[in-house]
Amino acid sequence: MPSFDTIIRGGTVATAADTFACDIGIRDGLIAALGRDLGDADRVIDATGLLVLPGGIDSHVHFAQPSGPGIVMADGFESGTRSAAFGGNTTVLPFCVQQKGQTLREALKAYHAEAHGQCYVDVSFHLVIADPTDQVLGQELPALVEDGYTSFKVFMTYEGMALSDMEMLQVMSVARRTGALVMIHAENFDAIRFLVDKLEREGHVAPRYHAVSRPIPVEREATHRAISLAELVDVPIMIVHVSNGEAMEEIRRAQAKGLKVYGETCPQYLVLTEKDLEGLNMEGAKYVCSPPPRDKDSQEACWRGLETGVFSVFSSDHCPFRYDDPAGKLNPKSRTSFRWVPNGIPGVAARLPILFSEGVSKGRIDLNRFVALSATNHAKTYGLYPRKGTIAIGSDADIAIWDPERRRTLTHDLLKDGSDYTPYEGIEITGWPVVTMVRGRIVVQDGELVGEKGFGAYLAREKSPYAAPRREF
Ligand code: DUC
Ligand code: ZN
Ligand code: ZN
Repeated sequence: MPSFDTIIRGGTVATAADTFACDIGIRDGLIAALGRDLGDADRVIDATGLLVLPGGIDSHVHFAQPSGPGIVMADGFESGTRSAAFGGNTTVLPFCVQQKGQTLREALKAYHAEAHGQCYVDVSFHLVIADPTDQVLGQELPALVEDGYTSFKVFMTYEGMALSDMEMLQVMSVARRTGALVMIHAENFDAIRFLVDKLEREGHVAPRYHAVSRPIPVEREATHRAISLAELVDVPIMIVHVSNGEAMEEIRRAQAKGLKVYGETCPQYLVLTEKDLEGLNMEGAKYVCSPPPRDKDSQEACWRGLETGVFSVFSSDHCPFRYDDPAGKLNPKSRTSFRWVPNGIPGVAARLPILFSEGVSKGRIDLNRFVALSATNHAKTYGLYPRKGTIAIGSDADIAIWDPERRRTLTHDLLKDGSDYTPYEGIEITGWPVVTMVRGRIVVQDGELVGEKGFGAYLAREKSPYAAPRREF
């Protein structure tokens, strides 16, 4: 009997720490051996000339999320996890959103039903806390953290979602007590409301004014406030989707003080700018997301944050709506004001090719930092390590094989999501994932979907050491 189910032979393996030539023996979905001359296997994959990396973990995606009256998100779990696999990802973490008046358990029941039997890659859920009642804070949330929902997002903006500073402090206190990680959408709600009203009164309603309504100080102020509140409670936080240098500097300063403040940035802040929102007619709606893409200096600042480690995770913030669709970007109200254009852009499949091409191929980051930013740090931050996020004996055989020389021009048809466009159309890419393998099973090979819907599993997560308080308070 062969010793392994699969051997990946002849490739260059990279982890967040090292790059080395080695074969990988896989048995029962796990990495069982690393070495040379591993013997025989049912299947041998020749990886000569290729990079063998941990499968991508995208810790910030939105699938099947209720998005307001008449608006439908373009991806559920089937198309969302399919697209993820085409982009070299083996695990994704979408958000289970609590609506006002809803219990977390009700929200979770509905969200698990959406995911059940639909996934091509593994998934785990963050919670979004929109209604932090005494019952939620005192009973539901602590129990759910013990059940493996070990991270939750809070919003500082959006009608029906924004928490007051008091509520933020209450949620942070529960996180500190239970060992969960709080993710924060940092934009100042009142400042945005003020600016949106003003712009609309002046007749500035085109999609481009979305960016004008939430300029950098809106994000910088909220980032500073979130960090200050977390410092008061002595709780680690993750500031998600950071778009510019001023917000990044707030995080860097906090880190220099020794606070456990983590930062995330996303592809839209590296390769798009607010100019993209200026397209003719409603074309700019394709780029409406929050925070909005900024300018070239902001792009450079975000690269600096990735290069220096201020940002430890790079996620897509995949939040897809179809463009030419009355349930999407071109809904009937969106022409009357940017206020009604659904917020979010697709990117789960484009994330890693963009980071590889713009980062590794162009020499901005090395391969090990690519692995850290694309997989390992996500696993460590969100309680999946070392089961996920690395290539080590005993870890799940979640592997992406990359051809570092393969050239592609990004077009929507390559990405296999449920939207009808990509905001990254036309970007030239060098480096492409040619095989995506989840727990030893190939899901995508050379642009073909060969995985089985439903093979992707739900993952309960551990508490992460990254979420442990400093205990200096
Ligand atoms: N925040 C996100 O994280 N995604 C899309 C929209 C938003 O505001
Ligand atoms: Zn957000
Ligand atoms: Zn998001």
